[in-house]
Amino acid sequence: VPVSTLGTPRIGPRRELKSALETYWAGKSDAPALLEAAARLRAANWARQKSLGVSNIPSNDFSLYDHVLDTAVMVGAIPPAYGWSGGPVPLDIYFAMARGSQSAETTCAHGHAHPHGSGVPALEMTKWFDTNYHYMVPEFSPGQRFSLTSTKPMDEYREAKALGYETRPVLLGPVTFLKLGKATEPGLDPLSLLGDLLPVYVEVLRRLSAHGAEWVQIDEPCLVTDLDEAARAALREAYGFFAHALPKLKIMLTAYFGRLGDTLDTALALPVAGLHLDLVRAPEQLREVADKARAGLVLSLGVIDGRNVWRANLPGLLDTLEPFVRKRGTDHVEIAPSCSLLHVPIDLEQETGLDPDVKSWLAFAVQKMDELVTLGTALAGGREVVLGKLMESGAAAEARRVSPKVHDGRVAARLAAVTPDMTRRSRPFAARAELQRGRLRLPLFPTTTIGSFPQTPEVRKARAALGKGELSDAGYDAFLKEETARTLRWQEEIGLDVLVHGEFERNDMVQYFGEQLCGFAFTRHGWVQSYGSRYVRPPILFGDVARPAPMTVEWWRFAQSCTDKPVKGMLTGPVTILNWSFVRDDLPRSTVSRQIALAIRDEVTDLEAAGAKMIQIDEAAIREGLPLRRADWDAYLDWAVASFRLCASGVRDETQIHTHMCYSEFNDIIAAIAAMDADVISIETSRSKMELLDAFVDYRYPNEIGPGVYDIHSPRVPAVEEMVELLERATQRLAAAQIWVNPDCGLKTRQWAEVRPALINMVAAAHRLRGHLARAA
Ligand code: THG
Ligand code: ZN
Repeated sequence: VPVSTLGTPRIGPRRELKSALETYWAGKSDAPALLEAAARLRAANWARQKSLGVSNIPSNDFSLYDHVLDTAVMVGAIPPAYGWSGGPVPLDIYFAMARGSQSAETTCAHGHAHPHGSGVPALEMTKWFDTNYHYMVPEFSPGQRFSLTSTKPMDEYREAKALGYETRPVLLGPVTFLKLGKATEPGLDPLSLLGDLLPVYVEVLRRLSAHGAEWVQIDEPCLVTDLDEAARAALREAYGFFAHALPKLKIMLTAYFGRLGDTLDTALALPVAGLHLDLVRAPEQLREVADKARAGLVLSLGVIDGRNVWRANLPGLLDTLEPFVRKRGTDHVEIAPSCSLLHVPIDLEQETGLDPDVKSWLAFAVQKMDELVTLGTALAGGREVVLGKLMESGAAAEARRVSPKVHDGRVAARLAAVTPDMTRRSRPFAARAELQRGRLRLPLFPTTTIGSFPQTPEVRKARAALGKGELSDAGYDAFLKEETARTLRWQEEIGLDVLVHGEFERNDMVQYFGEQLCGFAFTRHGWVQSYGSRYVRPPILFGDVARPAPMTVEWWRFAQSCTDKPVKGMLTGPVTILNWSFVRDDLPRSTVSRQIALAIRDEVTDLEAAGAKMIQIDEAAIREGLPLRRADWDAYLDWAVASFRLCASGVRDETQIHTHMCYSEFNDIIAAIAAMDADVISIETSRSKMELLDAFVDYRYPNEIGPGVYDIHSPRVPAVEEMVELLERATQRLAAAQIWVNPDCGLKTRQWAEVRPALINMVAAAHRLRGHLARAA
């Protein structure tokens, strides 16, 4: 039975692509060197798959930056601002679309993408479905025309062929491509451009076919989202057009990241040769597809998890697959991961520091390829042929199922004992606010920051030196204390009302907590692409979560000992920890989230016991976790909000709970945000001139809000007047007593030279507002 991978990680086992790109961008290498490095990565990918026995090896799954950007550049969807004047698109223009023509920092302290900088800005960037990969958003303008402007798919197909590999080229489907893009004018519907786009695709398909490609994989993950009739019609039009133009070319249409559901009939009726199904997210759809699919349709069964790092239970999978394959015939079945392997790290063998038990439960891309081949072999030739591998796989699954490293009876017992009142503060917000006002005695428009201060090269250097053993624990500690104390002194000097310790001891807001909690493991080389040359190493959440000891209390205590002003405790919330980790698949995510919530709750109550009057619990990623289909939103938001409340509600009403979210889209989740019932929330608003507050105003959001008054994504120092104006807009929308004054995100990615004047101006703006109010009274 043929085995496919659908796509492989591009970054290289040692992040070779990152070094190649960043050296090129720094002007320290030239284009041929970059392209050669890319070709080496592709060749290694093909060779690896060939040697492992993968039958359908993909080509054109590689990208220098992003495959959606590649598609835009292939069809000539290049906004005029980038100055392209026809012909093949030069690398400079490609990277200008990716990074802006004078690249500037594009992420905030919480890792969210924000277009910025002088020159021509980059295209907008946003999350690829519900993954942590980000793509560049194509832009379409009125009168948009498409033409073939890159031969990348053909070039890479021929490159593989020259090396002796017959590949199945991968294209992003035209309907998903258009749906992922945005129109520059409100009246323009990207799908209306389909008719002009299809001939370009046909030209690509025709050329691939002429070069010898028998099959092409076309990805239409939009099939697992809510599709209206127009989108379904677009799919029928596109694949009807392809079938008519190229009746002999076989298309493997992939629908991954979830269930087809109400689009299943649409998908099954398309004139394609094969259909790929995600049977990890939606195993139940196999039966229905088996009943409905026409006999000749090749079904690609996505049974190995392409979104997670767990080793499969191969004998268990064969129990389902064997009867299915027997019935359908080995000619009409392929075995595949649920989606492209882009979203998992490359090779587990590189990890020498992992707990050997945990390691034996994992599979990265290379190991998943091996699992796929084992399944294919067993399905074709019987289990005997690969008996050893099957037994190992079954044994690992069983060991994980019963391991005391995974299961901690005390955690389960604690979860079972959670009562509804543990997810509620004692009094409603209004009563709490009064108690907190009486205790905190803050001025109107209290000033604060989100939590992090600049992670300077010195801070990074000290951390690296500690890692290499060049700096002792005590030396590192002393260095961090000095940074922290200095930052507190400075905040006091400039007159901020609520201080933070600066988070110099933290590498990453998730990793820092994961490293101190039971149930998490960390890799050394387990990088996955987040966007462009930026990668993350998500923690691996393998077992029941517990907090063996306080994580932040000593730092808070030290910070508070430096000042009489209140210092906020600073924590990451359970949903964000969950959404930025590889999470165990043997429990519902809601249960894992509640486990983390209990661990964070312990930290919250310990901070309170140590004297913290204010504790901030950031949920930077709560919106990112929204399911792809609207019908699944409420269930997610219910447990996400309940987790936040569980971790935040163990404190007395006098203790003020803060949270922070750095996005610009609140309208569709405002009820959930209100249900979190944080006493204070800080949000991003500065660049939309407080318009983002409207969701809060329309909803009559009752609690306190710190609408960001300055944009930390830019190095620009905002003037006092600008911030006064923004605050005045806020006072037109909210009660003065509701308003806090803060930047719109953490200051980690900024430099002190920018932060100092900006915060001094921010404090001045708050004073100005207090003055206005006093005069008005
Ligand atoms: N923390 C964690 N996961 C995240 C984010 C985070 N996932 C989503 C989002 N934020 C991703 N955003 C970024 C922003 C910057 C970088 C990566 C993802 C980045 N990475 C460094 C690089 O590739 O050079 C490596 C950083 C490191 O050494 O760990 O700059 O905020 N957990
Ligand atoms: Zn933020």
